[in-house]
Amino acid sequence: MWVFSIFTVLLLLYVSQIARTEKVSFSPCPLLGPRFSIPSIVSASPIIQDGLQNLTKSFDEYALTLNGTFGPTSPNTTSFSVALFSTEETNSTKPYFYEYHHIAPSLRNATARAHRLDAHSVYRVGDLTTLFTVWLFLVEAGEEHLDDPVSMWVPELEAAVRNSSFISRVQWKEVTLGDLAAHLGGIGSYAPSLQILEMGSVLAGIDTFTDNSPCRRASVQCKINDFLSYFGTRPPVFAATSTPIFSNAGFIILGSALERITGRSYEDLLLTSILRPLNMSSTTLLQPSTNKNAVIPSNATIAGWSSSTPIEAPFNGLYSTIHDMSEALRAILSSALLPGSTTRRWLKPVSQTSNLVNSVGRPFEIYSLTASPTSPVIPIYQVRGNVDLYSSHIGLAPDYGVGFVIMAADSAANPDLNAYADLIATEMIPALEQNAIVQASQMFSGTYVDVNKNMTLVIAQAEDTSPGLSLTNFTAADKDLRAVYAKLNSIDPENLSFRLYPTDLIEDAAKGKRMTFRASFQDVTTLADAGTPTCDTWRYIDRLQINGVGIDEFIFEVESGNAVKVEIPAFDAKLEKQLGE
Ligand SMILES: *[C@@H]1O[C@H](CO)[C@@H](O)[C@H](O)[C@H]1NC(C)=O
Ligand SMILES: *[C@@H]1O[C@H](CO)[C@@H](O)[C@H](O)[C@H]1NC(C)=O
Ligand SMILES: *[C@@H]1O[C@H](CO)[C@@H](O)[C@H](O)[C@H]1NC(C)=O
Ligand SMILES: *[C@@H]1O[C@H](CO)[C@@H](O)[C@H](O)[C@H]1NC(C)=O
Ligand SMILES: *[C@@H]1O[C@H](CO)[C@@H](O)[C@H](O)[C@H]1NC(C)=O
Ligand SMILES: *[C@@H]1O[C@H](CO)[C@@H](O)[C@H](O)[C@H]1NC(C)=O
Ligand SMILES: *[C@@H]1O[C@H](CO)[C@@H](O)[C@H](O)[C@H]1NC(C)=O
Ligand SMILES: *[C@@H]1O[C@H](CO)[C@@H](O)[C@H](O)[C@H]1NC(C)=O
Ligand SMILES: *[C@@H]1O[C@H](CO)[C@@H](O)[C@H](O)[C@H]1NC(C)=O
Ligand SMILES: *[C@@H]1O[C@H](CO)[C@@H](O)[C@H](O)[C@H]1NC(C)=O
Ligand SMILES: CC(=O)N[C@H]1CO[C@H](CO)[C@@H](O)[C@@H]1O
Repeated sequence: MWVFSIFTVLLLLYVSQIARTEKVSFSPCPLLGPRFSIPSIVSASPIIQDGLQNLTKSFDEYALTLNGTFGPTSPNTTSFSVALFSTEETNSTKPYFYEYHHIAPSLRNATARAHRLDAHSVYRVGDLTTLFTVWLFLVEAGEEHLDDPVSMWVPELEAAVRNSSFISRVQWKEVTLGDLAAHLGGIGSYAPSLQILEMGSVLAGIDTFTDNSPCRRASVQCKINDFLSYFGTRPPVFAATSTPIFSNAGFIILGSALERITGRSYEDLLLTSILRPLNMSSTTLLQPSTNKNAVIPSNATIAGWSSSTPIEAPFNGLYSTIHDMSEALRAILSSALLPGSTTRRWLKPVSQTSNLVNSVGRPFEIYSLTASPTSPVIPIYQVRGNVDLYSSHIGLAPDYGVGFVIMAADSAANPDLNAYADLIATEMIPALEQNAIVQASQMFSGTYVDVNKNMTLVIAQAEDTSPGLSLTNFTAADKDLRAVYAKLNSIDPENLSFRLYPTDLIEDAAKGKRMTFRASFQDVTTLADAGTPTCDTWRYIDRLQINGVGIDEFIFEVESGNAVKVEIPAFDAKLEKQLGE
């Protein structure tokens, strides 16, 4: 269920894989982040439309053959709904630009008798709730409380510790609230399970319930105080902050800390800070009062539709729809409820796992997608949820301002959604990258001239999938400025790669927008470092300056989707884009 293998293999990506030869050919080393400005046209783009058609075809094929590139799935028993959304598409009645629904034959027979699924079908989302707990914490308590020790707000845990031996007690004074959000507390899970009773009956002499805490037996009687005094007696799994260990219990504790910091209940905070402001009217914490639009694959008890408990709410209490979830995730990506700096800090890894491409955030599982060892990293911020017969999987691709949500219910077993997520990534990431390349090329390529300074520069049309804008010509009167840049960087002019990368410094201008880019200078003949190219251009940005102004700073002015001017502050130059280019 908790397999850590999303987007299993993605070598089918947009860059053909570089052959494993002794010599690695040059590929530019961009700054981490979007390689092109985030495209404003998403769903209307023919490339994206083509990608979406492919995606639909792949989903249809899976439903028909029960098998595909990413292994077998169970469409006979798994019903699911998918949406893709973009921060650039602003239709509030439809916060997504693509939806797909599959209704399993078994669902038609189920007690609730769903005959169709749509964007308003309600699923349980399981641990995807942890994302909302962290979001709510950032909105209501603020980042400054992430460094507070757990014991500051939830002293009952420390008080419940019974054994002072290092391997038997969690050092609650050393675990911070931020550690809990990042699965770094070194603590275990809250997993009371009735199945364990069976083992107790098999292994004679094991008393399954040695104390009377209702929290040991998944009882709805388990209240927060019972939970804290019970969980406080449990031993750690690792020392705090050693390595990520998934812990749902951390979110119960985080939710409790949030209530104490704010003096308000989790449910009230969720309602007033997130659900109502975003009009997530089909989303509830705990079981909704009616079964309207409910997706219940067998009966409510067996499916787990009616099994949500208040104590577990901060990690698995949400019921939602792909419509509402698209709205919420768009709000996260576009910093609707948080300062931009907080979101940017939030969308960063906090720790690694034993796999280079899987890192962990708060509480994101971050997949670092690359087409080859030398091509840029495209991070996908994911959260997955499982509870009883429900699963969910969301992914955010900040590089494109785009994300996906999958919600599923299965009549037989907890559904595995990895194949579906892999499909979305395989069909859509190449299309999203290509769309960004084409739009950036249309927007920026051309010849720019400053008549007063007799200065000319050329941004080339994109010819391949290399990241960033390629500046191929740059002259002032009879001087070749490109050669001057090359010399300043000790690179042979013929071997200079001069590429501009977008920064997120964008502001509104009188007409349109002003967007800052920074240039990176590389020698195309400097390749290998122990077999792989070193990508450290981030160390050399803003290092060449005139009067304190970086000569790598280029500020474009964009009107109605087209660059009209580029300013180079270091030279006090303003170059106008030539018409017809
Ligand atoms: C859609 O699939 C076709 C056939 O496999 C492929 O040639 C095309 O590149 C795909 N479109 C996109 C946008 O990925
Ligand atoms: C499923 O499809 C994959 C790839 O298309 C194939 O290798 C595999 O043999 C198939 N499995 C079954 C059970 O048909
Ligand atoms: C899936 O359902 C189809 C149509 O109802 C049926 O023909 C097929 O045998 C089922 N496959 C499995 C593996 O249950
Ligand atoms: C928004 O989406 C709805 C539902 O698809 C559609 O009817 C409406 O025309 C869209 N509005 C705009 C401004 O695109
Ligand atoms: C649905 O129920 C009918 C009647 O009980 C049964 O004959 C049929 O096999 C069921 N179909 C599925 C897909 O479970
Ligand atoms: C504390 O835990 C350790 C290791 O599990 C055990 O050896 C020791 O007996 C325990 N001490 C007490 C007082 O329970
Ligand atoms: C909120 O959502 C409901 C259901 O989707 C819709 O009927 C209503 O118009 C929305 N309200 C606002 C203010 O957008
Ligand atoms: C759900 O199904 C199980 C097994 O068929 C049955 O024991 C139980 O009574 C059913 N529950 C409800 C609420 O229908
Ligand atoms: C760019 O410079 C090259 C080499 O100096 C020259 O051949 C080419 O014509 C220039 N292109 C433009 C568009 O000015
Ligand atoms: C601009 O520079 C070019 C190349 O040196 C030169 O031929 C041209 O006369 C200059 N134009 C002006 C207006 O100075
Ligand atoms: C790869 C490449 O363009 N190499 C060139 C680097 O510069 C030297 C000297 O001008 C050329 O001879 C190489 O062809």
